[in-house]
Amino acid sequence: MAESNFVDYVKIFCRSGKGGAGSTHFHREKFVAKGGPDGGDGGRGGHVILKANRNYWTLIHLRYARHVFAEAGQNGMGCRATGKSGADKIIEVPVGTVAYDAETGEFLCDVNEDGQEVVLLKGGRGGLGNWNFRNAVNKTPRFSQPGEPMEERHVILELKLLADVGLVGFPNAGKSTLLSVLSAAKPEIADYPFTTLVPNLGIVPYHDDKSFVMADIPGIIEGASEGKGLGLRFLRHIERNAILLFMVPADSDDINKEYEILLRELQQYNPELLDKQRVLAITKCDMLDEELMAEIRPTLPDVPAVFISSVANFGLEELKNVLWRELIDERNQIREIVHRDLDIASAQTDDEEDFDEAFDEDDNYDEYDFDE
Ligand SMILES: Nc1nc2c(ncn2[C@@H]2O[C@H](COP(=O)(O)OP(=O)(O)OP(=O)(O)O)[C@@H](O)[C@H]2O)c(=O)[nH]1
Ligand SMILES: [Mg+2]
Repeated sequence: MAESNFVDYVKIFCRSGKGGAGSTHFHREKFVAKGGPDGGDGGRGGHVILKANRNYWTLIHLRYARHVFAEAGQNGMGCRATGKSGADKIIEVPVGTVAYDAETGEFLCDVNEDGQEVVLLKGGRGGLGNWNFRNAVNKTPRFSQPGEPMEERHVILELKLLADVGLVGFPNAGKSTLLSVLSAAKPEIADYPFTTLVPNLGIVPYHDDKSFVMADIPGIIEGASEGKGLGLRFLRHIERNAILLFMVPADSDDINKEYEILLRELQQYNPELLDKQRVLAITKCDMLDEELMAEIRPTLPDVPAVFISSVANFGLEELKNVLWRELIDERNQIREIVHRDLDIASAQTDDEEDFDEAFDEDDNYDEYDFDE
């Protein structure tokens, strides 16, 4: 997926600043004999901070800038002068970004509100200068503290899109078509599976001034949890959706079976996904007549179900009504999802390999300048 601008996974190397050393210094001045200890403290090392910024939609700006180093604190000086603190390094990311330790897969933190900041790596504390250690017994301490060391870590950042409704279906179910008729989004649509390779978001206007956000993700197939098709790597984009809209085409051999397979794959990925309210849309109903619909209806699974046709503009108002009703339902409000630790063995993505090929040869990628 090298051509895509949608980057939802990056691995970066972060290092906080080490603390400055405290100073061992004695006051020296003409006519002041034995001026006493006056070594100042070292400055704090810079933190590496993750900050949510709603103006970002992807992690692409971090893709070729994988080294993030905060500044070291300066050493303390004589005259009780404290060293300057090292500048923090702020990594700006889209709202909904999650950080994991790249070696263990352990969940570290996430940022979910615009402007929210979380310290990813702490800068080292500055050491105390010898001035702090003077006392009645030892009036000339000839020692000071070193600064605390820096922290280093490979970190994986993953974006989990925030949408109200997530579309779940086999390839070719008509997901992108639905998004294109309900919103102004222009996803690619074609009569072959896996047309959609990256998620698309659209804003669906609903009556007067109301609206909700819909996320179209690549199709899921049986065995996705074992890596078939595009696998499950895009499912994280529906983890935080309030509602899942399952889409099964009317010409499916067995609507219930298809629905069950989708459910099972979701469960394999994260059982919590099954706690979300589901709505079922039977798509492409321009191929059915009233009689057939009446026949199918009683056989459908026990969730709100709507027959739609995006092409014939059939059932779309009803679908929006059902989605809206579920969205405003207290019980369906988005709860904080528990981020499971990453399975590092399977977390490696193509993106990363592309990157390694393109950039590791000369081993010469610059440190990212966030002030640009
Ligand atoms: N007859 C009919 N065809 C439809 C309808 N909606 C979508 N299609 C067709 O179904 C095919 C697949 O549509 P997409 O919207 O690309 O399907 P998708 O679910 O996004 O597929 P992937 O991106 O591959 O997962 C296209 O040829 C559409 O024209 C519909 O309501 N009626
Ligand atoms: Mg699609």
